[in-house]
Amino acid sequence: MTDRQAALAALAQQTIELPSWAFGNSGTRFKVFGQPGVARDPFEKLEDAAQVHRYTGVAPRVSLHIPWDLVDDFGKLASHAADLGIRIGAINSNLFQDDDYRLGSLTHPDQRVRDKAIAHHAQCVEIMRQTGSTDLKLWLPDGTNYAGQDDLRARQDRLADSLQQIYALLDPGHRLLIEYKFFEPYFYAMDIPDWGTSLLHCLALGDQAQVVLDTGHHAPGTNIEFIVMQLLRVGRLGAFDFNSRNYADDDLMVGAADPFQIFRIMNEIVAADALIGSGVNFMLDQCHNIEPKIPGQIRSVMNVQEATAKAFLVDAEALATAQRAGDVLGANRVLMDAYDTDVRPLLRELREELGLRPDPMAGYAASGYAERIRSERIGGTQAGWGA
Ligand code: LRH
Ligand code: MN
Repeated sequence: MTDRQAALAALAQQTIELPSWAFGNSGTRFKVFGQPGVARDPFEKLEDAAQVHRYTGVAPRVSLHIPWDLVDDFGKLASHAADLGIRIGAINSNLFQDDDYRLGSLTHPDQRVRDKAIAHHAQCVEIMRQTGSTDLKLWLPDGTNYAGQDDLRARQDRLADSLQQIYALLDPGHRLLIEYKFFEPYFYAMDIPDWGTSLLHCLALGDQAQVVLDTGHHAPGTNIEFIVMQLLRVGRLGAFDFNSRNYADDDLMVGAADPFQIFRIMNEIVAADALIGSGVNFMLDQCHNIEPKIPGQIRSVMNVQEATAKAFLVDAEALATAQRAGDVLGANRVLMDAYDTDVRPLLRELREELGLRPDPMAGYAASGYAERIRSERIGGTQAGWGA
């Protein structure tokens, strides 16, 4: 099998999970922009997500965020997803929109507040049972703003105890995915600021606990693919939240701000044979503040596919030979040759093999779906941050 055939075979099995919140309105503290035709409830968010899968063929799951996606009947929501040819993926908890969590949630000095935050995860696990989801995704927004505000070690001990109680809620097939972030919404110390802290808590919990790497959650200049390599090496890379950024946690389309970075990340994934069957959940975590949301998700999925295809075209043998020989420029050249390869023809071929239009953006544009939702979705409240 040639590299090209190997790439096509793997790309045909690749799956990328979409965030339900990408289909609602979003913005910054300055403004959340509305857009005509935006989804008004989780059912409409699933319908929009199904459009992305329909034209790319590789986005069969949607992750939910609780309580943003609360419904009366999650079984009904799961069968709605099935009718649309997709399914519900990770369930995201939310510890960042409740007044009680001002000084922390799972780390809060008051046991009653910690119990409330733990109970929220019990609710999320119950939803997982109703939707058939296996991933509970926990981003810990807890932190402090001023030195001395709280005892950093005591917060870690309280956190470890809270996580232990959440871990005990899981069913055998479930995973607890712990996401880190180096700053925001707190600006002195986040309680899970980096991969090392997330990993330490995962190791303390057990095999069902894994690390989530959000590409927007690192200090500028961080070599993210090194972290990917290390977490794969110890078998604790549970998932990605893909997006891109120029400055902070910008949540822009993956690959938009730095296409070379997502290539370097996927190169580590492919080199470790971790694209398919490794348990790594490749998710998007983005907000389309000003651009149309469904095309934004389609473009993002295509950006991940392009980075992955280029990673498969790395001549691994030539690279290893150059590395062994200490041929610095030669080794770098091998990688850059793959990166500089135009893989769009290969991906058009893949889509034709999958029975899809070669250009997903053109396919969606020609479908009339955007015009239909604009004319049909009149009234009601558009979904969105803080909706
Ligand atoms: C936090 C985060 C987390 C989600 C939220 C929507 O910045 O990355 O993954 O809960 O965005
Ligand atoms: Mn994230």
